[in-house]
Amino acid sequence: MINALISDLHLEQNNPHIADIFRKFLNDCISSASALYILGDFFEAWIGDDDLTIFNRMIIDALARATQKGLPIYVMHGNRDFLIGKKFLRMTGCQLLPDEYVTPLLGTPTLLMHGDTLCTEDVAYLKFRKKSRSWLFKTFIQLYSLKKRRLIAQRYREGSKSHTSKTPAYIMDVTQSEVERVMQKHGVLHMIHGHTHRPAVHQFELDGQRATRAVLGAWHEKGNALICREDGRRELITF
Ligand SMILES: [Mn+2]
Repeated sequence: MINALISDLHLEQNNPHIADIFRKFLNDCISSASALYILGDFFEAWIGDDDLTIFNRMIIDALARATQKGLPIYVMHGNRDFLIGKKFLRMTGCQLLPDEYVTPLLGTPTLLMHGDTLCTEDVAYLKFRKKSRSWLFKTFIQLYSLKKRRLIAQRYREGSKSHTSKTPAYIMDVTQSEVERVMQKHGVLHMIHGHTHRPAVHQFELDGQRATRAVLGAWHEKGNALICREDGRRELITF
């Protein structure tokens, strides 16, 4: 039995190649995985469940087919697709996970997160996050037309690009003390997240025990996944 975890696909119409890789990967999961976890930033931008473009429908249909065939798919919000809502879940059969979620993951309790909240040095982003995740913001933003929301998302992405390029690398990475704090809070020794686009499996000591933090890679030209096996082996793969 295996579980597959992915994040940061940044799926978008302008990059059909990545969508193709994802659909092939999804077919492999249907035949060989017992669960698929998508830990945020599945879409480059998700402006609301009513944005049913041909591209979005194609992705929704692929997910729906997979869940209908019996593959459980769990999704978590990323900083780009936190407007994924109930309608999307209904259409796809995916299940939404909270921002911090401990899963037994084939016998090894593991904390799953998108990872953006681990970057505590990025104060400007965390401020924006707090505002944009409020119930009020989410409600008001969805009152705008799709056209207006598309413009807002475009502006946000440009702002994010310039912010990322101007911010030193250590600020854009996770803060180790925050990693340890949140792991201790949940009483786990293993964590998996995405967001930073720095795929690796880090090992460190936590309360005198061996702890791991696996970071999922972004799908730039290739696909990336963490494959977890029942014997505890965890392997990052590209395809
Ligand atoms: Mn992200």
